Parts: sequence; structure tokens; C-alpha cells
Amino acid sequence: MMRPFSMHLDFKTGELLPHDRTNIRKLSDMRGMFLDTDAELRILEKEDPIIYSFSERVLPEENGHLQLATTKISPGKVGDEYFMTKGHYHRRPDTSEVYLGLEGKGCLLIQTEKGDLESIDMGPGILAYIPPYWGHRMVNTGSTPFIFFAVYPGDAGHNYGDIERTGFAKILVERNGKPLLIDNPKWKRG
Ligand code: PAN
Ligand code: ZN
Repeated sequence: MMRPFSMHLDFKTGELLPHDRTNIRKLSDMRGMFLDTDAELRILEKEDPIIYSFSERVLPEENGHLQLATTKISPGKVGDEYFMTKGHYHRRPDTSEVYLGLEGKGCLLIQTEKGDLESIDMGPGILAYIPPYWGHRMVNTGSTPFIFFAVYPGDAGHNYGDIERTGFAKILVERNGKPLLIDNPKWKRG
């Protein structure tokens, strides 16, 4: 039987100590996920920026356990679309998740496979509940890193393939210096 434990979560930096691994997602890992592929190429000709990183405490991938992670999304845009996570459904789709905003300004996009989409403005202290079956992607709509903490069932797993194929029904772009949610012309119904 696992022994109880505690960890330290730095609310300013999102650092989770101790953690077992940090995953880094650069723009080259997300080819084709942003709308403006010409802007994507122009950036990649010069550099390959880190779009986000997330640190995880590896816990058993079993029903009854929970997984813990913090994510930090860099500020920035590809064309006029804000940096974001890849987004996913859970491999076990009947599992939920909690996202807690820690630092910066963000927006959570949550959608069903049919493209029923909701957005939730995120910031420090805002807690979002993602019910079973809803795909989720976080977007940094601010000019500083956006940091959030996530808790989800141990055996939820990640299904990235469906989002890679369909995208999200809406995307977040900057218009007149402010975030605007618009229909994604590349969206394919799941
Ligand atoms: C989060 C995400 C994390 C990175 O912990 O895994 O923010 O985003 P992507 O997984 O979409 O690359 C979570 O939702 N876990 O289930
Ligand atoms: Zn998730």
C-alpha cells in the first residue's frame, strides 16, 4: 500500500517539488495545430520557441489514484493566435479533471466531440471543473507566463490523436489588443 506524502507547490512559479519529469512542447512539436501555417514556418525559420512545459509527479496509472501536474504556457502568438497546449480528450473518456489557475491570464477551451464548445476565463484562484467526455485545451491570453495546476484520475490517460485530426471548434486570436474567440475554419466534426 502506498504511504501518504506531501509536496510543495510554488503558487508563483508552478514548481511542483519533488516531480518526476518535465515535458517540453516546442513549436516544432505542434506543427499544423495553429491556424496560420505560414506564420508558423516564419517563426521556425528563425527559432523553435518553447510553447509550454508541464511537470508531473508520476503516480500509478490506476483507478483510485490521482495524477498531479503543473503547466506553464509561454506568452506569445503564432500569427494572431495565442500560444496554447495541444489539448486532448482522456483515453478513458469518462474521467474528469480540475484545473486551478495560479499565475497569469488564460482561457480554457472545453468541447465535446460534436463541437459543443465552452470557454472559461482563467487566472489566479480560478478553478475549472472539466466533466467526463470534454476535451480540453488551455490558452495563454496574457503577456506573462500562464501557470496552472491540474488533478485528474490515475487511469485517465491522454488521447491526443483526435484533437490533432479535428482541432478545436473555436480558436483564440488577438484583435485590437484583446482576445477574441472565433470559429476555427479548419475544424472537422469528430
Ligand atoms: C494537463 C495537460 C497539460 C499539457 O496536465 O496534460 O496541461 O497539455 P497537453 O496534455 O494537452 O499537452 C491535463 O489535462 N492532463 O490530463
Ligand atoms: Zn486532461
